[in-house]
Amino acid sequence: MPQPLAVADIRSRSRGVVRQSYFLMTPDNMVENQLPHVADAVVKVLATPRVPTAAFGQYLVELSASGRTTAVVGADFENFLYLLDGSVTATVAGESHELRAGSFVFVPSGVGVEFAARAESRLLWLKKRYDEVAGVSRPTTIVSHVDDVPAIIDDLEGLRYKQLLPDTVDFDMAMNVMILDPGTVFPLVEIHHQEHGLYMLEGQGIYYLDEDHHEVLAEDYIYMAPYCPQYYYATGWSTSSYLLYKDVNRDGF
Ligand code: UGY
Ligand code: MN
Repeated sequence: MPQPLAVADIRSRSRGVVRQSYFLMTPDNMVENQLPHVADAVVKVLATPRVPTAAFGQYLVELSASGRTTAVVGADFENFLYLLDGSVTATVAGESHELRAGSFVFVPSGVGVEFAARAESRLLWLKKRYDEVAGVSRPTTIVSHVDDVPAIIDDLEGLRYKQLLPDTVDFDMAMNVMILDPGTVFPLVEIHHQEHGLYMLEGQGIYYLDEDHHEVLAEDYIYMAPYCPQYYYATGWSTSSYLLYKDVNRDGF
């Protein structure tokens, strides 16, 4: 016979919360889905425009060794893939790229992408509609690896970051890896008109979101709405890093 389990205990074991200006989803909160044209894979849906302020979708795709797309996906959107672990072939406009942990691919709007695992793999997939501006050309495809992107040392001691995409106005999105030594704390509460999708890659810390503090750990996901007050305090004994989506280079209209 299973042991009786108090409902209050189930609740107390969950760190997940959903608030008006943010949500925190931990691995225990993530629910399995399947998506059309993604075979032999479990898709954990993180952010979608069903959160009224969210203008992007982000998915954790857990591929079995035979996991793959069965058609070009995301062609009406720009797409960003980041391989957390495993080994995947991504194909963009007929050209194939071998991805290993830390590889990433940016695909501009109108092209779409296909992917196929070569081993069990976990892929973060973000898609959004491109915010077109007359006279500004669309960005082009980028395939690279996080180790090949130099870290920028911030003025704040203990903080460095990698801009995986060029910081030029053709891009309407940034994907940055923020890297913090334990004990490092942002010295100000940021409030900005952009939104964030944040995936904790490693380490732990305290995230201040709106009026609340939350302990966050590797593999947690946070959505932050525009204007959500925020700062991070890296705790524990090891480096914290997180992959951070931000809509950039547009005026909010
Ligand atoms: O660039 C940013 O908005 C970044 N510093 N925010 C964050 O890490 N929460
Ligand atoms: Mn921010």
